Amino acid sequence: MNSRNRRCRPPTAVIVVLLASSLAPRARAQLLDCDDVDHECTANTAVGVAIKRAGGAALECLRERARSCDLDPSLAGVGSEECRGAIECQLAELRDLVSNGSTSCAERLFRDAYRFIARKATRLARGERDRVADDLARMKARAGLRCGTPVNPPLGGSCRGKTTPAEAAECIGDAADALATDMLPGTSICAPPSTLPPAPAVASASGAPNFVIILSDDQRWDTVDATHQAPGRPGPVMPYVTSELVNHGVTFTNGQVSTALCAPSRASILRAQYAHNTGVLENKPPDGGAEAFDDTSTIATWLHDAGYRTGFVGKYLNGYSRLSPCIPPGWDEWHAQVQVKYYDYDLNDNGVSTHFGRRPQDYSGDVMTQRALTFIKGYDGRPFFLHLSQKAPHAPAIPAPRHVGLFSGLAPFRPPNYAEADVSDKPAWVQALTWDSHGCDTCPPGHKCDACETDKFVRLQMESLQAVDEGVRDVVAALAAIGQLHNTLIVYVSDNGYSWGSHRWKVKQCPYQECMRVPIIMRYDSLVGSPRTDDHVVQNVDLAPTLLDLAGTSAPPGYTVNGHSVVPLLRGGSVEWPRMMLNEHWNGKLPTNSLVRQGRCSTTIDTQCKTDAHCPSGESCIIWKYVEYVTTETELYDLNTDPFELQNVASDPANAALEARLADTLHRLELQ
Ligand SMILES: [Ca+2]
Ligand SMILES: [Ca+2]
Repeated sequence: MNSRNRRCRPPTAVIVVLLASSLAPRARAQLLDCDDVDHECTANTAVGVAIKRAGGAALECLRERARSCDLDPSLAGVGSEECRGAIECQLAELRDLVSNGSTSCAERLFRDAYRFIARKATRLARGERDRVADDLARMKARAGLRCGTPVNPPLGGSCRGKTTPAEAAECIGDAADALATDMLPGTSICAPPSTLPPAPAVASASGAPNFVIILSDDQRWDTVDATHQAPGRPGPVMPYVTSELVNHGVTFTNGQVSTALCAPSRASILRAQYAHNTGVLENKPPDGGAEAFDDTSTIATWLHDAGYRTGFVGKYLNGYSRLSPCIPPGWDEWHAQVQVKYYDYDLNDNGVSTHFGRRPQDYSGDVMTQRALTFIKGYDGRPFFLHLSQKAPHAPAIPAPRHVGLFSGLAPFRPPNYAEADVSDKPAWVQALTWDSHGCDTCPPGHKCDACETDKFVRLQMESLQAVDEGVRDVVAALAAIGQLHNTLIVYVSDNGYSWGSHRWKVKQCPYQECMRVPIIMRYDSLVGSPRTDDHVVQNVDLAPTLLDLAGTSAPPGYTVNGHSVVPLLRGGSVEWPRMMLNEHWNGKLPTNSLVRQGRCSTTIDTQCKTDAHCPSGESCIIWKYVEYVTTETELYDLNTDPFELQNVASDPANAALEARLADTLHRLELQ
């Protein structure tokens, strides 16, 4: 793992490994994206009370062995939707740890754990952080009292294998402490930000291009054009991205990420590396999040050293709240959200924290756009790099007030792989998924049905994108106002896609197209003469190399760069381009896996291809996707004939040689 030689140091608290990566079948609806909990609650008495009430309600559900558990009434006192979701997620993790058991042992472990979390919220609110350790010790001493040996039912998730009452209480206690740490903001012990040395004046005189990367969060590739447009609202979902970027630049129709999860994807953008090289594999420590990120060498430091004025606005890596007010190296202007929420968050402006509340003008999408515009207006003749990172359309996808209801008439989206009926070809984690297909017209009152909740979420995603879209309009206008529009590469991209019920899976991280594909659109008037689409596979790791290429600089000697500059693609014409791509995933709710996507000729499987023209005459180019899981399961799809990945053909003996070669390619990519 990389060194932690950052300028500011994170707190030294030991972070407990907490990944309830239970592979056991789950029957619970996938209503929330619980891999993304990130300090979404403010530590106050109301939150403490809500945790206690919701824990009590969840305990009743355990006793009644309820399949679905409505905690909404218990959480009504918490204003933040993100915080309500975080509490629900953390209680669900606790339930998994006690295997949803209804024995007195499981109930006692669960009760003592949620009560500890509630108490911790109150302690932090009162400034009594130093008393948390005693609370935890007391909890651990008592929680196992109703248990025998072996603990019944056996514990799940990260506590699996803990069989004595003492071991169980110790493990559940540490897990509860870590859940609270994830949910509640930490206290940074970082030193105040230091002042960067001024950028050397090497690039200033050269007329080097400016760069603006606009990054959205959890946005699928197909949500810019009219695919998901509401009736009576003609044109694309994102009219300004379309008119200002698509209609002037290159739309990469095969945009993909190397890891379909927030923090790993963002780290890969900043360091031009696959996650196995950035070391940011997940959203949480120890193998993920901001604390695991080596920020000493990134596109920001490289461009700063090349004479660029650099600015960051919005959502940094998950867990940044534990590092704030630190400013990572390389950024001249720093405007990062401490809690990444739509309302009720702190914004770190160059080390000074300001709270934004719940007024319409506090809506974070608009505030971030304003910070970006201020940065652009501060143009001082030096080339600049602006990274504007918006929260939308991430759950809970709260739209700006002026956009509420714009997509209320949107029809439910039902692609061919929606709630895939026959999953006998799929790995065990998909076979274990359930999907409640009741739409909002048929979902019984008081229930939350997967289909209905997802349909509502899709509409909210489209609505929350509207403020991002208006921000793109304003950024382009600001670039024009300072006379730099022609000399600026603008990149629009998302960090991962979203499944919306394809293959019965709601969220992200999956090795299927819905999770991996993102919009990648580039406008650079100096190089791109007329708008066009390009179907080469372009990835998040390609962005930084593109900027370096245009800036005429490079990563330091010896640095591993995994991506490729897309400048040749922007220029157009005949281009040699890598015909394979890597995607990786670690832990969470689905098993660790990696995949390669590659074109091969129909019979000459040694020959890579992107189109039939690359194959000997008469052969056709077939795009294959091959997936390997830590479980030893594999998947193989012919994306030409099966673009919706409905039939895994890995078990077909006719594909054995092909599969072996794809496995070989995959293993080579994993070493790069
Ligand atoms: Ca994301
Ligand atoms: Ca199938």
